[in-house]
Amino acid sequence: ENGYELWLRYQPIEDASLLDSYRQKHIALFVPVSSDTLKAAKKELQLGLRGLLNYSSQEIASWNELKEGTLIAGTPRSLPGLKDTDVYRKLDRLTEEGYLIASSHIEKKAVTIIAARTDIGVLYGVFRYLQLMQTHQSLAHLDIADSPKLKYRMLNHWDNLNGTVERGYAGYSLWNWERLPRYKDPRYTDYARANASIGINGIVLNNVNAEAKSLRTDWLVKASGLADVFRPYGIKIYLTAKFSAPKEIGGLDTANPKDERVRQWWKDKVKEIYGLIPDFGGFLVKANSEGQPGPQDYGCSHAEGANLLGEALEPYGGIVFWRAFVYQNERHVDRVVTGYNEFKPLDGQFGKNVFVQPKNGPIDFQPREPFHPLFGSMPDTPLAMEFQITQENLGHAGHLVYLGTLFEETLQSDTYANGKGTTVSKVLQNYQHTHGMSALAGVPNVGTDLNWTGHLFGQANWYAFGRLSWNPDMHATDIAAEWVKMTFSTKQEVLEPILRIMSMSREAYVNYTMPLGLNHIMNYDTHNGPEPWHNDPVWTAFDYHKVTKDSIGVDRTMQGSGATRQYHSPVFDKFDDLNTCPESYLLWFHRLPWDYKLKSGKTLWNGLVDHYYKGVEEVRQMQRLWDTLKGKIDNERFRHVATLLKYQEQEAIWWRDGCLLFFQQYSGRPIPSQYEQPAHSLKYYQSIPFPYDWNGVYEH
Ligand code: BDP
Repeated sequence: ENGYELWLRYQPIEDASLLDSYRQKHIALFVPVSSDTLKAAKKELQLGLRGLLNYSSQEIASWNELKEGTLIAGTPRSLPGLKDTDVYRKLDRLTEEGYLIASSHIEKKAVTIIAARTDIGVLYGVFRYLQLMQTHQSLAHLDIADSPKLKYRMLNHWDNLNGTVERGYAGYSLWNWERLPRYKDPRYTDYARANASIGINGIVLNNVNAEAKSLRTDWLVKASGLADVFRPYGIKIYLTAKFSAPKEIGGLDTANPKDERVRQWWKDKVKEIYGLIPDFGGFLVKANSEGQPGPQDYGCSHAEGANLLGEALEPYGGIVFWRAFVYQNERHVDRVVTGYNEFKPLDGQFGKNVFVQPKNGPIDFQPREPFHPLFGSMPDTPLAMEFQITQENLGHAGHLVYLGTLFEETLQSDTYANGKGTTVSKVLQNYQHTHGMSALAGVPNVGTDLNWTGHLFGQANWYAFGRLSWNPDMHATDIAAEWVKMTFSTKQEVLEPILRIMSMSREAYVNYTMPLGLNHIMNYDTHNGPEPWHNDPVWTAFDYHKVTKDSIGVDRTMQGSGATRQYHSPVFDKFDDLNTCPESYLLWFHRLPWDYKLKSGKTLWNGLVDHYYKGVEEVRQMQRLWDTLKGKIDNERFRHVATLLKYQEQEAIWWRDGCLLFFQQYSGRPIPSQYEQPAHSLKYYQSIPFPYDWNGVYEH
């Protein structure tokens, strides 16, 4: 039980009557395969049925052989006889990638049909069908029709060509560039299976901090090897494009988007790519951000830069994802307002095949951020949203933090762009004037670790992201339940404690690290562990908490940096007015004296202390809940998680004591005596080293 099989474990069904009822539905299999995708679907079906039912169904090859209890899967092309069944007309309800799963009768024989308009729809239907059994649902009277609500469901790998992963905490990159394209590691296929099972249909192979050489012919040939593996699973590959590539690898003396030679270079490059990878997805670009080159180097706008690439890709159906993660490295400018200020004025100027891709919040993947104000503010631009699945600021792969709740919180935030109910999710789904372009992107947490994600529970975050990219209105708890049932067990005694752990875990993390709207007070280099005291002339945590003897927090109201104004009313009013601002964003938007009265009636200082102590207690509670699973799940996974929870408790104490002792120097108030007092001095916490190798596997 090393975790390698993820949620596709297909463990035998133990309940005898359930097993029997499932077997009755699979007396025979009728799945003609005419493409690699249908072959993959059939193979998965056989693998799943063998595992779950310990049983091999009889294969049949024509409608004449149909018997009671046949499972049929295909499209009107692979199964022309589908046209005569009652499910046929229901196919109209589906989009290209959707599927139907229906109980039906053909010539009075009870059968189950998985049908779709396309082969990939069949594969998605097969995964869903297996999921029904993995989660022990009834297979009687099935009538499921499901289509993805977003078109581009993307993973953005931050993998470097040298095999390291920027902000990856689960080992090295999965891509073995040395051996590609000839040697295709079987792991790539398992990766594709896992991603297809949750609906991912696009993978950017390399880091947004790009290297131009990834677009060189020799590297493209290697990338084509991965495209070949992923293709049957409906996954297209994308590459990051370094804006200076025409100079770095193209022999030109400029990358100016207005220069005809530059335009031609990109067109030729794109043509070459499609010659090697006919279904290439497109480019992801980080430009004029954290030192990356971009159109502004030539006095051009983000839109002009993005359209340069968009035009080159357009004849082939390729797409550009242009990131909106920009901020000025100037201390007097509030980082929170810069993305909106740069991009909002460009609304409507981006080409039809160009997405602008902000992160979920306006700073940078903090444990809690309000939604990015660009959502709801660029009605004429397709917007993709970027979440981080890898836990850069949420304890790396050492802490159990279920991110489904964070994702849901952002997606269900109401922007009020078109009145009440214009949630971020709706903005992503129904972009008014954008030709159906819709997307969600996540920076994955996978690597060469045997269990893929380092922490076993990291798998749940990958799973949750995929499910939400298919349907951004799903509930985090429902997704968690699916995952636990498939990964551990459907038994209540297992399900219940794990779900409790998962649902409390993200709030626990916020409590013991950055409660009440605090943010960006983590260690400067590693982004794990507390460092609210970091202070150098270029970058200082003080800009994020602004602590003094009197007050703490950043005034982003109309009296301050005005970040609240970037939201539509009534969100603006809610955040701007201290009386209505949710306490979870208090110090994000407001600067307050230490004796400010919280809703609980406590002072700000005492409330802050409460949160930090609560966070540590919650981790202890998670440990106690986990301990109830001893003997109820396998020992290997039990110990893996138990050991990491112990580690998490120690780190939570480190965060709590480090932060509180630091802030206490300013507040001058005691930690109430009912609490266990910090075991060490502030000096001790400040001298704890962070021994990661910045250039090593964990960092770029
Ligand atoms: C920051 C990361 C950095 C990324 C950057 C980005 O620390 O490694 O390159 O975001 O998203 O959060 O471009």
